[in-house]
Amino acid sequence: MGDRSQPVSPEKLSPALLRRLQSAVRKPAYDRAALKPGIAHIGVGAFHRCHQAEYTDDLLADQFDRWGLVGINIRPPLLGRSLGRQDGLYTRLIRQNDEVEARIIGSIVRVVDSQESAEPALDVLASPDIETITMTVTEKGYCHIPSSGALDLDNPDVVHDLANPETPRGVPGILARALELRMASHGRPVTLLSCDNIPANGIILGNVVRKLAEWRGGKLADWIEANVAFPSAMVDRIAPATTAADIETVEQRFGYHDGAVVVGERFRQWVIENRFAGRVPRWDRVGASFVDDVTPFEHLKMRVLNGAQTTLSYLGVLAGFEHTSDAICDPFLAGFVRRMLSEETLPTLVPVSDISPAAYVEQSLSRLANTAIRHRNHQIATDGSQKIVQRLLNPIRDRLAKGGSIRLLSVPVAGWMAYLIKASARFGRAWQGSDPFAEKIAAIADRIGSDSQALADAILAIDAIFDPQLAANAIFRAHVVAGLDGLLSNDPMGFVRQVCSGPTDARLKQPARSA
Ligand code: CS2
Repeated sequence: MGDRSQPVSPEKLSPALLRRLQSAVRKPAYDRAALKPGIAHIGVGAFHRCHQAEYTDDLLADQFDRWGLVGINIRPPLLGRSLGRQDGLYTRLIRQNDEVEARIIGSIVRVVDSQESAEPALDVLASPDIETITMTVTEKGYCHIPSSGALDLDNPDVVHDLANPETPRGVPGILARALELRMASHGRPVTLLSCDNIPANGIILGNVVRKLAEWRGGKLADWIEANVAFPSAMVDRIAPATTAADIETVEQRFGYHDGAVVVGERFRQWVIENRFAGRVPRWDRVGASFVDDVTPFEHLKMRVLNGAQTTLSYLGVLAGFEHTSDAICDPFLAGFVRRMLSEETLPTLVPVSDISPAAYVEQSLSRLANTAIRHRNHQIATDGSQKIVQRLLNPIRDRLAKGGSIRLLSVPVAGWMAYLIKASARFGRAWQGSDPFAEKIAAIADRIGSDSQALADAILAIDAIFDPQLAANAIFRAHVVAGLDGLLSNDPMGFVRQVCSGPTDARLKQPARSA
């Protein structure tokens, strides 16, 4: 007789379990065994599994073709330990407050770990079977200078890859080498599609890869010009890092173990510049849009949704809130973000397709209030130096150019600074700041202490983030100093309340208009 008190561990997700599974989980609606690889994706994190891999799963069900995904990680975590053990299968949960909807995604046919060396990644990327390469490698993966978009020649991966182009470490170096191998072997065209939240992501990706190719000399740069496309894209779905609780949810509700679960909201969007090299995965058949110009969509998304997330993350951490949804529950933070977006961000946007910027603001705020999406403020606060240009500084520049107020938009910029200042030894290491500029800002804070003016002077002088013209603007500087004063005080929320009770931009502008 077995020991009844011993908990029975649930069966692991596998192709065999998939065939037998009877629970309320949607399954891939195509013959997975017949699926051949055609797309490689670099950076198989929660976002990819919840976004491009799901669109591809939809596409395979709609029109079966050679579009299986090969998932590659060149940074931790190891894919072999999670997805690899499940033959690429995983569960995608949609969570909307109390609702949970499960679906098993089958579009990933193979996973490749390439953390130790680029070789396994290069084998896939250079293969003639691969016609599209997508990537979610985070903002800093592009090794560019945030304020200018140019390749950062001081970046350690870039320095390494310029010296060792055949054994690259960084994303631009790996892609340049993969293209070189393609040119030297079969010569087939390929599309490199960035799915990260950097501005004009196709242009930045094209620039950093071309720069390395030019450095190589020979014919590579010309071959790229003729055979490679770098379309820009706007991607959207909130999909935070998976937690142990998410894995448990699948076990409890659906009765099996899945170590690669992802959780996302219902909303999803993918707008892709219609510029491909070679065959096109027709994601536009299943909800993505192919357009001539992604810019207005990108501005809308990065300035409104991402701008709100970044704002709530810094102000939220400073106020002691764990998740976005906790921060937006606070009436003052919610009021602040709504006012910032409607009064200052919105006038920098142009309407796109069938959604007005004002409606988009409301829709974004309600997405952020979804309590089932446990998106940690510290996760969003990570790498702020790579995010604030497109989310906050670009709208600030547009506002300044037109003489509009930037009083509210400057607060989260000071929030990013305060977040990293408070992570310094001198400020008691309130938390660990994860940002390529964390050490630099901690050193500034340790040297200066709490003199907001001197802190702002030193941080605004970092020209990789703040372009010198913006950094020199007296209005911007004054708002950043006031923001630092308020957010580094003992009552950061008191400061937010005070900013919120200030005049609306309309009122500020009235005297000028009637004069
Ligand atoms: C977030 C994004 O962590 C972050 O920076 O703002 O991952 C965000 O959730 C996605 O861009 C939503 O599409």
